[in-house]
Amino acid sequence: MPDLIEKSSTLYTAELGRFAKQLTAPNVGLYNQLRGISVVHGNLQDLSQKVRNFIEDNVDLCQPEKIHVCDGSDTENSHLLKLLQQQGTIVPLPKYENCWLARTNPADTARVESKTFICTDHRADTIPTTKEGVKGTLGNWLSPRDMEAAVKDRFTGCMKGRTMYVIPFSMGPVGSPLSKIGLQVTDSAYVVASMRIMTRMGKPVLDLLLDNRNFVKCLHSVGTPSNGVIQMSHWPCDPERTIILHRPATNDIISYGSGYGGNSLLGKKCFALRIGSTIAQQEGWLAEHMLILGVTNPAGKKRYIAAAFPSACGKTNLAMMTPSLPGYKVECVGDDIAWMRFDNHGQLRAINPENGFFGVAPGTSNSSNPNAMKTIFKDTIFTNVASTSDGGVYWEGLENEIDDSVKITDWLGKPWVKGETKTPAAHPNSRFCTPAVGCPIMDSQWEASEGVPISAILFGGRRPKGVPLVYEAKNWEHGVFIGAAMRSESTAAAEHKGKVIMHDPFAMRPFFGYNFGKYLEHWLSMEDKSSKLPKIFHVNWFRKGNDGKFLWPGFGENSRVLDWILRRIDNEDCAEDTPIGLIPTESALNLANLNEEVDFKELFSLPRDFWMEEVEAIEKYFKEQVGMDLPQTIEEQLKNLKNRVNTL
Ligand code: GTP
Ligand code: SPV
Ligand code: MN
Repeated sequence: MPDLIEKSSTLYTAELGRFAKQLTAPNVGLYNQLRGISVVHGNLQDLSQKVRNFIEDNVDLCQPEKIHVCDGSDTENSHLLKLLQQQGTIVPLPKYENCWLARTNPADTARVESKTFICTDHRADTIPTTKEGVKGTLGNWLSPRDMEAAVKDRFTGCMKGRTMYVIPFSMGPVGSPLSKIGLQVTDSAYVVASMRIMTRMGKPVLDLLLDNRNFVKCLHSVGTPSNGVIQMSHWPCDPERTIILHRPATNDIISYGSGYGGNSLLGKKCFALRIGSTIAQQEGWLAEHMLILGVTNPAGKKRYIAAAFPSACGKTNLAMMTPSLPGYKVECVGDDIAWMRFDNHGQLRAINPENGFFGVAPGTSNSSNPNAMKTIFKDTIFTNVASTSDGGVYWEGLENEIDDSVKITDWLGKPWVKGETKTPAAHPNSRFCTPAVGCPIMDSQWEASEGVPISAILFGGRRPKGVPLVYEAKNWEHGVFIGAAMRSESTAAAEHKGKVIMHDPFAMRPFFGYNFGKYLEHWLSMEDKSSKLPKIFHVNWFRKGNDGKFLWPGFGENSRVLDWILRRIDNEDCAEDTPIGLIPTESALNLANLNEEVDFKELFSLPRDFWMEEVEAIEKYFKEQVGMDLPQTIEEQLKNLKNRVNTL
């Protein structure tokens, strides 16, 4: 009987809803309801039928108490920040302008790769067929039936008593032909405030949607543990049941249980990379985990470079670099994601689909990244950094930039004393979320709707041993092989424990939206699209000497490597062939006026044992992880490398 009443009242309110939609006057009171649930912010008439259907479906599933359609305005943002303060999710940082500190539940501090799935009809569409008995590491597959069950189990009624926020957002400049639209519903006001920084969000995007176009559908809830007990009310989450799902066939993203970073800001890794890469494959372009920078040499010639390094391996730092070489200028287009396609003239062009930086805080300082320091003390949300008694923030790397009289509270809220406390003050994956417009070196073309022309692509990673500072691919196929063979030391950006060298092809291992073998074929196919392909390089700022110290000073000094790369783009004769690729001749790398001694020979040495082992590791990896899906061309590249390394 109660069931009947509920049904009839739903029917009644659905009727009212339909009636409300016919009204042309601004929506008010009773009429601004959806499925009997009041819309406390925004107007139903502003929504296209597809948007409405999407909201209705999720209201039915999640059963929120209220609906808030975001307009992206300052007023809305202030209201949400106030609410977040009341909930204890954020505290103000009075030392700066409109800056906030959030502390998460310590069980929710990074992306969870093991709980991230792509859902396709056939496993082989998502991941390569691995060798018998070998666990695949190139993504996780879930069947449509299991996905449906996982969603039903977690999302039914998951927003009871909460507000469902509806976030219309654009990845890329609003209205650019290279941009894509998404709609995220979430029960986290922190996510709304962060999405407002990281994407173009609000009214202008709703207006675009009025033509009833399609969008990437994003559903997010921080969840509630199955026993109903929320451990920390200021940061609800459900770590045990966290799951991040993607359905490329319908452009759906469904994320449950985490409020942090790439798990919850669905425009970033879920949309721009995983769903993005599947759209890119169909449409003939590239969605990559890459920074984009503009670099002008002393002669005034400007080029753009894209670079793929794994998470926490230096993209933000390179993208905002202050060159130490006189006469050089670096400008920033993006620090994490590049969407790239060849134009009608065969020129590769890139846009940064994001609108802000979600950057690693530890290690950021005036000596390592002064441009980031000029960016992040306005309109910024910090998460899991330490705080100071003068209303500021602190993390590892700021030791020399803090007054000794200031008291520090660590990311867990405990007193922390410099030089005494053994645990880190800030979580190693603590981050700043800050608008790109605040960065003093944003490139004048960073929002150009046609994108910027790319002259070179860099791959790189943390390689403490054996891998030289820089080397150049012999050609496109060799370059694609280098991307496929990338390895890097694991970092705190995901849940991996310890510093192990992991294979991380194209810095995309956690972000492939489809079978990596097919992804390689897609990259190889770019050769047919252009006669002026960008040159490909591999860089490694992280090689260490026998004393365990970095051999290369890095950061601004990396401009010396960019200088060599630019000269190679200009076809200057300044390289020497080696079995692994082209390296600078000893006089070609500008090492003038370096503050510290650099051992060129050691930086570029190619130990035979190391490279024999490296080739073996790549061979084993390809055989076990990619198997039959490995393109013949890549297999040949490996064979050639093996033969060449044998001559070392
Ligand atoms: P995601 O946002 O996770 O994708 O990371 P990212 O690739 O943007 O990494 P980021 O630039 O934030 O750097 C992460 C860490 O690497 C920081 O602790 C930096 O201090 C350190 N780092 C960056 N560049 C260099 C460098 O040239 N040399 C050395 N030694 N460390 C560097
Ligand atoms: C990364 O891990 O590569 C990031 C941070 O950029 S997150 O948004 O959490 O994915
Ligand atoms: Mn990243």
